[in-house]
Amino acid sequence: MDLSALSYQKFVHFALEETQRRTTLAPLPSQEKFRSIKAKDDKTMLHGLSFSAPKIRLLRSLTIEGSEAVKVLDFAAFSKPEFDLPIFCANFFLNASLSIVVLDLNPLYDVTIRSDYKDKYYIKLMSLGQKYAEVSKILKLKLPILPLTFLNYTCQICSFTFLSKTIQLLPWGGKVTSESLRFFSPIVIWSMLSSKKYKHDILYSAFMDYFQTWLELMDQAVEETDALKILRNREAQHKYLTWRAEKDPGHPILKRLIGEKLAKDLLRNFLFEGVDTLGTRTFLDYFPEYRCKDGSINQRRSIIGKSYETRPWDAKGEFIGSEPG
Ligand code: BLA
Repeated sequence: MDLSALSYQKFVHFALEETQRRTTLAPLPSQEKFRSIKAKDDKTMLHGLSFSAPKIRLLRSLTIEGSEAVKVLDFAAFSKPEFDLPIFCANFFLNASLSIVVLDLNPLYDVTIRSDYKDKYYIKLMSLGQKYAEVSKILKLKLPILPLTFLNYTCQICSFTFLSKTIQLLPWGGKVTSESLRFFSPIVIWSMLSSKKYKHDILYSAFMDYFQTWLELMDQAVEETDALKILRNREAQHKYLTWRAEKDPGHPILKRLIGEKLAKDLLRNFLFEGVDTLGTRTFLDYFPEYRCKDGSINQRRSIIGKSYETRPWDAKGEFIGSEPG
């Protein structure tokens, strides 16, 4: 696949313009250092932007482009702890053979346990989750012999039977690190496809829809005044940052591109800024199952392993996955 013409810049422009229409973005000092970094291959460029706003603690974007080998967008928005808003998360990776997509409003609280949080944010968004999961396209009038993948659809008004086919736009990507799932919502788009099937425009459309939705939630969000609830929001965000700063699957590539020291700086002081300031608990405090006998962190991404071959939520947002293992 020829990646040279594809760029994630329009995704970033859209998101920043839309945010600026609704609130005032102020650049953060962290963006200076990570605004433009040339990778060791002398071709790939990393571009970082970071902002805050009255309700937003950190809105940041990282694009990796420039070489034919790989394209990445890592875009996230975190509210201030006075709000319990979900975390906007767009994580796209594309190379000549593979396309990986994670697009979600990551819940601040595990929705399989906290149904109140699920009801507050996701129940009314389930149709958005469905929109990119699959669509039914009417093809033509019914033929006598039907291939199995085709479905019949009888029109209620004219009572003709049509032939339709279910097309998956961004189909579930198959088994995923089980630990990651508690950070995903019922509307998560998780997709892993051969890059031959990659559809930039569909992804752009999904990105716009999901980001607009997050901005609407931000507009409606009412500031929490209960100190205990604010503390819990801060800790939940810290746990999320701690997970991603340690276990994000992009680490090996970042290390290869810019070296171990700068990659660590990028992770802790830019992408997951707050991991060293929002709380004092360590990775092993939150995730003790990763503790090795010598007290170090197990380097494996997953202890439980990968699970969830198919989407573990139904159309109503009920968790239908079996226990991983
Ligand atoms: C793969 N990225 C993945 C996978 C997930 C994510 C779920 C599939 C592999 C797996 O099951 O772990 C993304 N995981 C997430 C997100 C959360 C999570 C968003 O837990 C949030 C809670 N990805 C990047 C960057 C790069 C990148 C910056 O964000 C590259 C610089 C690459 N992601 C990348 C690659 C893979 C991947 C190369 C496939 C390799 C692999 O599976 O190890």
